[in-house]
Amino acid sequence: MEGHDFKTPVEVMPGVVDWSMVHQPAGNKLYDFHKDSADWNQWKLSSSQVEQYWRDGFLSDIPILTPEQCDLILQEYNYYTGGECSHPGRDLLYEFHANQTPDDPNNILIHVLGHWRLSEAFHDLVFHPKIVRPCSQLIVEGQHDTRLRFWHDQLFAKPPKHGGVVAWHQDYSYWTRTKPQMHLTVHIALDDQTEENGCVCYIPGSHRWNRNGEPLPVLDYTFKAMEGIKTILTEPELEQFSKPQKVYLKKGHANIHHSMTVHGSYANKSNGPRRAAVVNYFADGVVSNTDSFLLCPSGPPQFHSAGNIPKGQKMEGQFYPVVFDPAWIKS
Ligand SMILES: O=C(O)CCC(=O)C(=O)O
Ligand SMILES: [Fe+2]
Repeated sequence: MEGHDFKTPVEVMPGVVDWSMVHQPAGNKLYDFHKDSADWNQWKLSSSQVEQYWRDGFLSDIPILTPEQCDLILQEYNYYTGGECSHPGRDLLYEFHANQTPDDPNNILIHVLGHWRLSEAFHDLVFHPKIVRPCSQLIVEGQHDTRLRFWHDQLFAKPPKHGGVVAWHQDYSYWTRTKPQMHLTVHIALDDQTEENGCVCYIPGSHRWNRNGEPLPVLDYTFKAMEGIKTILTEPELEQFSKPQKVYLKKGHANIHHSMTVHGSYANKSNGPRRAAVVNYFADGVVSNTDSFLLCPSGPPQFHSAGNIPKGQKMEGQFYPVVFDPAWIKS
């Protein structure tokens, strides 16, 4: 949308606002508007946290949302958990999978991308100062503060009793259509995560694993083959792989992980749902590595080319807003 100020929401169909047209927080239900460096710097990580991130490839237990704010977001979540998306703006989603492992009803993983376009709460999560300030410190090794852009969002929901696994993977294996690797992930628990309901597990140090600078290959787009990764690991990697770290995240707390860090989660065997909201970012300067789809591999023709950028050109525009700029803390 040429010439738009990216401050005003746009109604794209009757009763449906596309929040991707707004590149700043839209409301104050999750946090107040930040205006100066003192506001922003409350959320700075300590240098030992930054060191820990670069040693292990992840940080855990970063408080982001109160339980009440999680409940607010979980109301929006209901649009996506009923077997099909019931939001009137569902065509704006990048992807909707009622079950990412479609051949197995006992292994259900609901996976959604692009919901930041459909509701204020998911939109404002993308710009959350408690998320973007730390990420600006972590996104490029050795650089204190970096201009940060939004890549995309994800919901992962595992229903009670038969919630599916997320096979061990590196996120960047799925993202080589953008380069170079300067990406990270923030995984926010909306329910307490436990061993029984399939908490996220990490392999400390695995963010250094690569194949000639490239990530490990994608083995499984259904996320189902939990231990498949073992077939492609070297001896020293297998040795490290045998020491995973389980993270028992509290509701409203987040893990931040490097996009090369190997992680996965086991099935939800508990009586309650296990839901998470994920936001992914990259450093300003990342370019498109494809002339094909960047965000929406399917969907109605009028929407499925959303976010496409010609190969070699900078990732920017409506779908990739700047969420933190070091210029905002120079005062
Ligand atoms: O276990 C999950 O919910 C998915 C974890 C994951 O792959 C991620 O947050 O990047
Ligand atoms: Fe992941």
